[in-house]
Amino acid sequence: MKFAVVGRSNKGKSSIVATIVENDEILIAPTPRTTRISQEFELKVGERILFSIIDTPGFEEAPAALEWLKRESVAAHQRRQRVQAFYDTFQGSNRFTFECELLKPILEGAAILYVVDASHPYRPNFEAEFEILQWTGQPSLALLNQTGDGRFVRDWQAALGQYFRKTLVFNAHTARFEERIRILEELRFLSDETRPVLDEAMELLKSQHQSRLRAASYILAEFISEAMHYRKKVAVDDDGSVSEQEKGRYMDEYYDHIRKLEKNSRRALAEIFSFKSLDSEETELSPKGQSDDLFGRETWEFLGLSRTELIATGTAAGALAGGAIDASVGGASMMVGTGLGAVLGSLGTGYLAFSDPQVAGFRLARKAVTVGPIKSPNFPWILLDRGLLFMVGILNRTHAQRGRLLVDEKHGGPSSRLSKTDKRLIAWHLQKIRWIGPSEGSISRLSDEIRKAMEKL
Ligand SMILES: Nc1nc2c(ncn2[C@@H]2O[C@H](COP(=O)(O)OP(=O)(O)O)[C@@H](O)[C@H]2O)c(=O)[nH]1
Ligand SMILES: [Mg+2]
Repeated sequence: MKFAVVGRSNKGKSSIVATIVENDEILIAPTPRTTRISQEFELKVGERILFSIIDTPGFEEAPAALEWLKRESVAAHQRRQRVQAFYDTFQGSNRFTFECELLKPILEGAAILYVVDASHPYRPNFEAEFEILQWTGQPSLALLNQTGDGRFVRDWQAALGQYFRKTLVFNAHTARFEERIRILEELRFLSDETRPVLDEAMELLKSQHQSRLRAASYILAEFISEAMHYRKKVAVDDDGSVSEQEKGRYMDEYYDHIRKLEKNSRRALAEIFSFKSLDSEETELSPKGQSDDLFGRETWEFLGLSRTELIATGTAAGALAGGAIDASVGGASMMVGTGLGAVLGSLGTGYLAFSDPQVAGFRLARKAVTVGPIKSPNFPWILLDRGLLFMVGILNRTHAQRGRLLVDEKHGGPSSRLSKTDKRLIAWHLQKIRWIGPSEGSISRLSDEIRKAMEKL
């Protein structure tokens, strides 16, 4: 099954192809004529090829082509042959190069996806294109893309509705998963041939989406567990002395390692969702000292839970106990209670910097220093929030978008907006991971909770 994406240059054809087949390496450019020859892209789930989409160059001389077609009077049932005659006449010549290039896949049986930019006013000079496509007799759907606002959608719909079997508004740069599925749903109705193909495509894409969310949550859960437990051990001189300068360097290396873990997790998340060109640039984290650095002051101000929430969810307990309590004796479940705030309050929680990353333990033994782990109870929540915010970026991004993926921390993180129960469950799993250490079971239970949070993003 093939679809040919047709329309004038610079209306967003390549963007639509990139979004549907999830290929962020397709050339999308603000300058017209970037696509000069037709190119076929496959929509694949795993190894299964579902259908292909052909990105074509735009129409160049539609009115002249239509005039040629109409030079002989042909009845409706002969129009397709007339278009074929046009193709046979000009193909390989240097006239109507773009028209031939785009008509080729259609004459070979591809269904038509005609793209217009509904942020520009409707002009009757498009009608020659509509008519030529209509003459091919192939099933067709018009997509109203929007490179700007959609002020002219109604006018376009009124015109396109006369020529195409269906018209649909679709923004290739903002369409989330659900909207991409909706396009496929609409394509089902184009012909009897498309229906079974698209049914299978939708089913596979939906289950792929679920497994992607599962895989992404697991990656976050693994990363958080590893970061919570990370210790750096450095051998020192026999006399055991460490200068302030050395100490500073060890600390920097410690934090850098965690930054690197986060970066790797972002890379893996991007890869799961088929973002290839994000890999090199956008997963790069801000350097130390910038406002959205993992250990930057603002990050710790905007993300994670409030002190009250930390206490209420019981996340503060592990930090207070210094990891000494064995969860198996029931200490943890006792702590995850409403009365906890009061208990902790009387213990004087003030000694713990709730919102300060600079509390990695620094212990000097005879022949080595150990840095870490970070004890702040907010640390895993901050990692979680940053991971979820990155996921918001991924889920809202289409493969037509280029440029940096913005992670907006200024409006807080998703974790504080979770329900009380969800927060407590996550807190409980984090607690166990902190106390007992990461195990496959605990990571996968944490990842289940993260997935639930992800589904709400
Ligand atoms: N904001 C926005 N810009 C778009 C959209 N579709 C295309 N563009 C922009 O329009 C220009 C042309 O897009 P492209 O897909 O290369 O068009 P083509 O020449 O028809 O293949 C590029 O600068 C795109 O970034 C859209 O849905 N939203
Ligand atoms: Mg193009």
